[in-house]
Amino acid sequence: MTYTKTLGAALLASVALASSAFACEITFRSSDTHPDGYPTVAAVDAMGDMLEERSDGRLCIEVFHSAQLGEEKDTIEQTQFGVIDMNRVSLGPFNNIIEETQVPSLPYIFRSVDHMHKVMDGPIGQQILDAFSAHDLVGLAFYDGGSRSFYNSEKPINSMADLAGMKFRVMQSDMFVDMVAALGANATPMPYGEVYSSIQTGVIDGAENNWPSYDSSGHFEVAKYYTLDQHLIVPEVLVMSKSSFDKLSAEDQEMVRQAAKDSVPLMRELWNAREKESEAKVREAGVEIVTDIDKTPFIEAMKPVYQKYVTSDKLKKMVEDIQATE
Ligand code: GTR
Repeated sequence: MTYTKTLGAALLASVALASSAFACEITFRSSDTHPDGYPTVAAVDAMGDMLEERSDGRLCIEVFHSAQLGEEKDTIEQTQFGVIDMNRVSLGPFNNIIEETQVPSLPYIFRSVDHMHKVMDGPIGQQILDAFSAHDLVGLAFYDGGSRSFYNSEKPINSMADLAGMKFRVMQSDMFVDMVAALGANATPMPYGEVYSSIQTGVIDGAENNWPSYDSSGHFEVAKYYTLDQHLIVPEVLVMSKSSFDKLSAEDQEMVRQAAKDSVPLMRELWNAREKESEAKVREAGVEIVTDIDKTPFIEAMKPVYQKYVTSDKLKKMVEDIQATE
């Protein structure tokens, strides 16, 4: 009796062990600054489901949302070191490390989101993804980040002149500091997670972002003036640590690349829906939105930024090719 019981328990234990070993041989830890349910988080979750299904449960992804693993700049370093396996971030914080990422981060480089998709889905996008490999990373896919515009706690911005002397937070990219300076304002690079309290306490007057981030971060509660100057259409990127990627078989590597690509259409769908929802919510909350703004002086003012950052032949060619893309 005792014998049978012990045998039964041992058998059960070995079955449990086998199935847990079977389920998720590898779980990739993926970082995201946004809260659960945000389109980028949901897209990587969906990619994880695809991967799990296609690998018969061997390969899984766990998304650590809400900056649980840290702010973007730090998590990028950790991904390069292989401490974090995957990371979904804006291209902005890569600007100082990978020069190719500066090109789609240039102000007013894209005429529209469709133009951005056309470029990033084509050879230039691939060239940028490939550039990550020299930095201990594997570029997997680009996600949407809408367009970014200024918001602040002080006053409605109706023209470039209104920006004079104001202080805005930007992502940690030198190019964005120069962008804001070229518009006559001051920029403070700062991690995303510090922006809310910095606006609240008056350390900065405002920041700049897209509708979903303006909403989900709660920044609209403390910065009630939003001007749709749409200076940036910066794509977001999903990268993997090269050391995590190199540990996989060639088939698994391909499976990861494919699942990332396959998550893109879903991401775009989620993004479009979320943009509308966030806009409606923020408008409902009584934010003052300036939509009628002449962008021409803003675009003109960006010339020195292009001159400073688009210097090599490689980057010049990329800019020309983007501008020539219909
Ligand atoms: C968001 C973007 C984040 C982060 C944030 C920021 O739009 O999705 O990855 O870069 O902006 O401003 O730091």
